[in-house]
Amino acid sequence: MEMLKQKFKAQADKLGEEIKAILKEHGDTVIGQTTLAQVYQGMRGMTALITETSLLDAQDGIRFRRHSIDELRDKLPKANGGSEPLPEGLFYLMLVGEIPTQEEVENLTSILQRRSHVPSYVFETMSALPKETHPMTMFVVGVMALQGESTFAKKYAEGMNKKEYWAATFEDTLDLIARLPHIAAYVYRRKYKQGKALQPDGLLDWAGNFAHMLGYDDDQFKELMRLYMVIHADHEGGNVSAHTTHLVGSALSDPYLSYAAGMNGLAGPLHGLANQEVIKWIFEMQEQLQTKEPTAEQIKEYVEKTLSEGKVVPGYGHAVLRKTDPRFTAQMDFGKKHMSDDPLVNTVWRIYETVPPILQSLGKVKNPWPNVDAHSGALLVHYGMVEYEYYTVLFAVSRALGVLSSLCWDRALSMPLERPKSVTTAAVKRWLNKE
Ligand code: NMX
Ligand code: MLT
Repeated sequence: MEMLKQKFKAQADKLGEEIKAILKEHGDTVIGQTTLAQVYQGMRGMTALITETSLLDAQDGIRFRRHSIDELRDKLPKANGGSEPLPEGLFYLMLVGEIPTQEEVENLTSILQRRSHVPSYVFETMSALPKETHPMTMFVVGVMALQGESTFAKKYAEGMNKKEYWAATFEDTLDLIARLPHIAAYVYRRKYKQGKALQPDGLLDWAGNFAHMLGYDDDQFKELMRLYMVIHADHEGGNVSAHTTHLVGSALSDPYLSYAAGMNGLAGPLHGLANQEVIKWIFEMQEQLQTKEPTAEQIKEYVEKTLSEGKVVPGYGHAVLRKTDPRFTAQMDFGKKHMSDDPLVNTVWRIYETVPPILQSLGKVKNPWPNVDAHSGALLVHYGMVEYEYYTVLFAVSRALGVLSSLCWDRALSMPLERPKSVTTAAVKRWLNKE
């Protein structure tokens, strides 16, 4: 742990010096212009944030420290007998910018295991909620209940020196990542499995153990969880969950508060909740059409019906991407390898052939291609996880790796309070001399 922490600090100090020099020489360099439309329309294409952990290209998709998903699947260490990357390795990569060795990943796995204890009052707090509560709400309540454990909050109250912010954030980050699978598994077991919690398996890796605590001991499901936790971890800094975590963290709210805030954003249907919406939409389509494998023509009609009711086709489109999401493709690859004849997975692939031309024909959808959420649910259903309301919690556990490693960078680089300027439309009209 100390080695990883010192490595991170050394990298952060080095980059901090580079940033100082860049700003000294180029601080006044203009990097773009902002149009009124951008301000009114969700700030698309406006560069306004620094996020070190990953970078999105509209055509090629996400790269984590310049590594594509395919490269990660190839280069990151694997579990014994497995072929998917271990998410601990991606966390390491995002944190220090280097692909770790097998031994470094195994060390990190044991660090996380040692820190994974969740106090019983956290489970009691979650269990006080009615069973009908949405899993994302239960999950965030669990994270908030744990907030009293924050090293950052405690040290800040004791008068921590600014120079120590990064270290306290680092401690909270490891603690929180270690504990999240337990909170998330509790939500699942309580809501869907009569509250029968399962003991962790200390011999398993972070994602493998998460699968085990959920009640899925199939080796292939563990592999799916490893892949799932890797591909959902980060999507540069402007997405709602990452941006929110960063924004709230900029007020020096501790990592528990910041992450919980971000996850409330992930729980929105245009963001992470889309993964549940996709499966709900497909199940409804199957029910209405009375078939498990709708034809392309039937799918087309159902899509047109969805659009005519003023709804979006879940899992399609993206604010920044303009091609098929490589996270979709990675899951398709997993599906082809492990379940190529699964009817639901095949339906997802038929939807992929059917939806883009329809969205394209509307003439307004900027990206008619599938995103990560279009595929994930079908793989989970294959292994028996049919409770689609739970899916965003899986996304949230994975997203912790990205947003919390970014938060470590924010504090290590002394990122200031984020506070952009806002204006009223009356002020805009005055600028335009319309009043
Ligand atoms: N189905 C129907 N209409 C769509 C879709 C879609 N999948 N995607 C975009 N549009 C519409 C959009 O609603 C807007 O319509 P209007 O002008 O009438 O308001 C128009 O096309 C232009 O939108 P875009 O500029 O293409 O997309 P924007 O950047 O505003 O939004 C999303 C991006 C992701 C919110 C949008 O594509 C969407 O709602 N997709 C479905 C939900 C989804 O899959 N979200 C998951 C995103 C990934 N994640 O995990 O976070
Ligand atoms: C994400 O993974 O955060 C989503 O694809 C949304 C985004 O990047 O805006």
